[in-house]
Amino acid sequence: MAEIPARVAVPDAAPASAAASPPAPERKGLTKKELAGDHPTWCPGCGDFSVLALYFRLIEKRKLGHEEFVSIAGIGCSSRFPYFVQAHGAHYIHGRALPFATGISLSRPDLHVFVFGGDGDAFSIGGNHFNHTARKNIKLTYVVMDNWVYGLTKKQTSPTSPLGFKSKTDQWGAVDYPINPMKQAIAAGATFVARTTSTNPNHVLAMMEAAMDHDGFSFIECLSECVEFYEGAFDAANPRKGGMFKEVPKDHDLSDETAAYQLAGTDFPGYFGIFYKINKPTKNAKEAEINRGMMEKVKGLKPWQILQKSFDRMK
Ligand SMILES: Cc1ncc(C[n+]2csc(CCOP(=O)(O)OP(=O)(O)O)c2C)c(N)n1
Ligand code: SF4
Ligand SMILES: [Mg+2]
Repeated sequence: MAEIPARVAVPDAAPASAAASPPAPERKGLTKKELAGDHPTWCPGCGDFSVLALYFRLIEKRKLGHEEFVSIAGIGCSSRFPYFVQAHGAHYIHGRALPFATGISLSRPDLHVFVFGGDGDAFSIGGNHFNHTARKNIKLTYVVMDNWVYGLTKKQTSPTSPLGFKSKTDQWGAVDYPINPMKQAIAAGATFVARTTSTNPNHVLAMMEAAMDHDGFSFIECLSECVEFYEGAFDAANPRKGGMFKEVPKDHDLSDETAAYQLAGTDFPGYFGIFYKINKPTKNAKEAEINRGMMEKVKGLKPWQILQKSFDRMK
């Protein structure tokens, strides 16, 4: 009988040649230059330019790579946003950016999901989606570029247009009471609610950073002037135009819903900063927990066997 050879000992440590190989280079994030896609088709002076530039700065600052984030939007001037970002993203159906982004967030919780849009997209046609995405606490960041008007369709009254605003749909002045996006976000269950204005770049960046670090539905209302159809709408919030930029008081308790609601109710130009921030389990976390439990139950089975079990149960 042939002799069984003695086992060759396998060293625990990696061979000397491997130890000498250079460490993997540190991953470089995308640069503003790499991120800049098509030249934005917005009117010169539109506030949306500033939001886009700050988004590039955010991605650059946080050293994100293509595989780490997506930019989603609905329809409107502001919603053209993903066209101008040379990265993964989608310009989706009017008012439906949030449900689309919800699917991405739930299936790929490792991604930073950013959604951009306008006041019409968010609060008219997409109004219900806003409420449901907020109450479900989906992990994503939603930046609404609020210009108090429908810009793309050339000046109709939007849900945030103030009373008396003369537009193509309200020639004698708007008669419907405007919604207050901050109050709506708080009441709907958003766990991060902030307000900023495109004329204050450092503040926009700070709000976006805080929002992307929040584990839950983070909402930012960003005033963004439509210079074509609502010129001067936000002058009262711009110190360079004689207005006032008032930050949320330092002693404001971020977890106090009633205090946040009070800040939101202050007359225009109101306050800027984070109004509300609480930690509450996300739908992402809850679903992951359910999935983990289910996977435990079918451990070791092949996909077809799992399906077979389901069919057997239906008999
Ligand atoms: C289903 C559907 N309804 C209406 C429109 C027309 N429409 C396109 S954009 C828009 C409003 C956009 O306003 P807003 O979200 O405030 O974006 P802005 O252009 O002001 O940035 C409307 C009504 C459409 N494209 N699809
Ligand atoms: S119409 Fe208004 S919102 Fe649209 S690009 Fe021009 S300035 Fe911006
Ligand atoms: Mg608008």
